[in-house]
Amino acid sequence: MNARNTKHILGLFLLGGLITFSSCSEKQSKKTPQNNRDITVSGTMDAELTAPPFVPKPTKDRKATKLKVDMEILELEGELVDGVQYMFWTFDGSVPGSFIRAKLGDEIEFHLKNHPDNKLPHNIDLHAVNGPGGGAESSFVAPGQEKAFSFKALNPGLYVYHCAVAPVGMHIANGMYGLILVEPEEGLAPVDKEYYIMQGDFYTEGSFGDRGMQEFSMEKAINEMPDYVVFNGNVNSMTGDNALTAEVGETVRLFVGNGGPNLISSFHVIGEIFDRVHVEGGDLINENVQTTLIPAGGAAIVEFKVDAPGTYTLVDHSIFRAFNKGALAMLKVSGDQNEEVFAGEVYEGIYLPEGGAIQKMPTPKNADGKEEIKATSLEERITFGKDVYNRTCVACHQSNGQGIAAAFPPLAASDYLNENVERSIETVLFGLSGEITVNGEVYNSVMTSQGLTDEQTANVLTYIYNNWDNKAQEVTPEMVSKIRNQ
Ligand code: HEC
Ligand SMILES: [Cu+2]
Repeated sequence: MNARNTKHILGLFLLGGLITFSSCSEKQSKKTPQNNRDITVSGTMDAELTAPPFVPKPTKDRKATKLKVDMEILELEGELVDGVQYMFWTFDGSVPGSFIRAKLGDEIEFHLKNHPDNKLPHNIDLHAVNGPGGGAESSFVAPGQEKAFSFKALNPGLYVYHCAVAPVGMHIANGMYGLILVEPEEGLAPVDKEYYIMQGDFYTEGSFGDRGMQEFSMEKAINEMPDYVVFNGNVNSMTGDNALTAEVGETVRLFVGNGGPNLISSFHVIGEIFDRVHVEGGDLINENVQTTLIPAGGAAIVEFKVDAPGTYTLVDHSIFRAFNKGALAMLKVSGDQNEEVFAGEVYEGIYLPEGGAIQKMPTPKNADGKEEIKATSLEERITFGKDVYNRTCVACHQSNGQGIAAAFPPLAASDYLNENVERSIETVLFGLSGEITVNGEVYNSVMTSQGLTDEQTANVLTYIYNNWDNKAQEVTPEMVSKIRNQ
């Protein structure tokens, strides 16, 4: 018997089963996890595993099979943002871990290796499992060991997996999560582009952007005060050259998960409406959705058609997380303008949540009426200025002052900055808008007034002038005050 015949006969058999089943109930009832147990498997297959933002090929009409998944746990140093190192604990070396794509009824044989160089035992709890601990108990594996267990995929949907070794929160906070998709028998409807995105919150000893190796902060994790909220383990995982891509007219499907450990995500794409959302990754379909809530340890499948060219920004709409902690990604859509859908200047650059006008922020009073600590030497001014920079400027001008192409001008080796110190003071005090040229590149955007005190303004500019190949010079609070009052 050749393969095609086998498939044919199997198909008839399944169809027969379905007809008998549906005829005994009034309304067309869906298969339940209970009778999904009876789905027979044929053959074996090695699962294709992909690192984010990519997903394995669709299962389409393939029948349930014995699916072998091989994963390796790696504890490795990586970056949360340029210049900020972190020790990530990973499934297969990426955050989130490899995407697993299975079919309803698959018997999944899961092999989990813990690399001999790792320091700690780990395991895996897959939310797609019906069984104690989601596999966690059977998969507990020490460094240098391998464990195997198997389960049958009884429920279709998009599920989170994560490590569940104590302290569970710490293993998740260090990046040990990923997604497993169980496709329904008929597969998901075909689309043009599919991507894998997972949000996570990170807790470091230092503040956002503090350079060097950052240790995990248990205290901040317990207090649920993350320094970083990111997609795919890094502030810039999907921005600039790493942006996701699509073409006008294409349909896009995003498999979006949230590893947490603490925050829930208000997932939104600026400039798009989700045509369809598989709410919480399950069977419920919602249509015409602006923002979908993704719980910690949960997921959603969102689908939309991109109608107009430009850059779309993916955010957690708890918006400070997006613009100040990293929960921002980009989808670049190329193609021709469709005037019926959107007419307007398509602008490659930043999204300005405050609108086009410069907004004045109030000059801060010193916290708790405490006297502002003033720098007493050039060295101290530079040190204090670095802190101001990492709190206030880093989100746009980046950790080494390199800026972001076509959006935020560089402060490193900036001819514009070095040409005129008064103008730089004015920029920080009052903001800046309109066209400027920095190192030969034109920027035409808006920087808001930064709402800093004279002391803070002096410190941050002194820090910038004394770093990154700029013209070393000191900016004093007196110089700032003169310009503020003129
Ligand atoms: C919200 C994003 C944002 C933040 C935060 C921000 N800037 Fe800017 N900055 C810009 C943009 C955009 C421009 C260019 C404005 C234009 O095109 O007219 C700019 C321009 C500048 C320039 C002049 C151009 C150059 O590259 O030399 C200086 C100096 C500067 N910023 C300093 C700072 C300092 C210091 C801070 C922190 C205290 C800061 N900026 C915070 C967005 C930002
Ligand atoms: Cu672990």
